[in-house]
Amino acid sequence: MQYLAICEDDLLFQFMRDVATEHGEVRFLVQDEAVARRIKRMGGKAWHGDLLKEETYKKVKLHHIDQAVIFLREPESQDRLCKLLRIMDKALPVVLLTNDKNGKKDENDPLVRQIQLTHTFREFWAAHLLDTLNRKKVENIRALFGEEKLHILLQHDPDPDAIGSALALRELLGRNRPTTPIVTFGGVSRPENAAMIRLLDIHIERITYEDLHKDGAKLAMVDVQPPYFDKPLGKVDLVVDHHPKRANFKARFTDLRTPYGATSTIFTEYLRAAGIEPSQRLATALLYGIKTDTLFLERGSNLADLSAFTYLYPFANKAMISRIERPALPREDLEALGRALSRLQLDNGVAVIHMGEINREDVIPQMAEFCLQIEGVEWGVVSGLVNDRVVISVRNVGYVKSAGEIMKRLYDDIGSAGGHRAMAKAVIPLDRFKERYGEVSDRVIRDAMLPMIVEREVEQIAHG
Ligand SMILES: [Mn+2]
Repeated sequence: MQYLAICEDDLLFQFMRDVATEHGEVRFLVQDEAVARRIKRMGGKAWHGDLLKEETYKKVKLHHIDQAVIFLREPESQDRLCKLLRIMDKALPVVLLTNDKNGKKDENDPLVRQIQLTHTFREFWAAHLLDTLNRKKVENIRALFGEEKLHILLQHDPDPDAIGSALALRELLGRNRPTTPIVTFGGVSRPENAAMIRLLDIHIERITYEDLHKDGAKLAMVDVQPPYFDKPLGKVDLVVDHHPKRANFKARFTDLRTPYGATSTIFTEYLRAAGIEPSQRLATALLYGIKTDTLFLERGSNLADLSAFTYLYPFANKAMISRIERPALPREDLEALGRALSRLQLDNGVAVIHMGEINREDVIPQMAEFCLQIEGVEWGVVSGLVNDRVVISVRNVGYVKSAGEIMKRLYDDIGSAGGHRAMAKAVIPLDRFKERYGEVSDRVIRDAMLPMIVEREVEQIAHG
């Protein structure tokens, strides 16, 4: 690729000198001989001449140029140059760097692309300004702690965002597990989170309020703030969180960023600012933290989350995240699944499967999701018995109508039921289910649901 960068002075050279090696060769065309010499001294290829004269472009052999980049400060000059180039070469793509003054009004030329300088630099500068700020915060954090033991306290049922943030804080401080244990008053209960700490070899210790400051231990908390806990915590040294502030609290260092989708995003910025490249384990934990807290960057996430996610991605172990998200099924559940699948009957695009007694509740929605991959299936309805509760999970292809409403109408009075248009759930005590339906089977569930699914679709057609 041959580029021609046209500018009065060496401004474009300062910005584009590295583009040359990465994407091709850039020739610089400037007004003054002295400027051209300066560019050559710095290793660039430069020509000089009257930027608005045709001869100049004959000299640089315009027909060898694949693309031109232009930045002239005067709007009329910029306009004239555009027209001149177009006359000399009908098919030359042109990128115009514009400011408020020299922006072109005429936007009919499809080969001319305008880039606003202020847009280019807004994001660029914002990132750099933030980075300096983060570096200062890292220094403040490091200054908080000496040789003392440090407890990193998480919420009662620690989630991936909290766990990833805790690991990152430990890394920032250059500490290890014995001097900086990650602690909670509760335990890790969700199967995915349990899989995460098992696969990444993370230890979360249970602690009591009494032991928080034992032997002069310091206290940090991430992804949570002191008012969350119902008892006084004593002196708090550090709080880093993205949740809204609900009540006042005191801490030696606080960084609350409510626009952020995850606390892991804040810690990723700290690590970057501190020049610490995350290990695969740390990057995986942080990436998974951002992913789960933002529902894969959909909920409450902003540019900072996206940028942290993009940064972590190459360092993280994506295969491990898949394993965390789909914890291996217990053997008996797998067999129940196999038996259920062999009985599968399709009726009006509705697949109903009752799995019988199973150990792990999360198998049920997974199976309902899976049903949608079977040809002709528009609704997946899967039920199972988990500890004397009937759990029913529904998934549909989305353009049909609300699974949540149907479940609510059918089951909410004998248990709890509801959800969205495309995914819904009901949990009903076994005795109440039997009271109404006599037994738990795919037949009774199909008989109850099918008329409502079909009826709703007819209704929809009738009402357009
Ligand atoms: Mn969080």
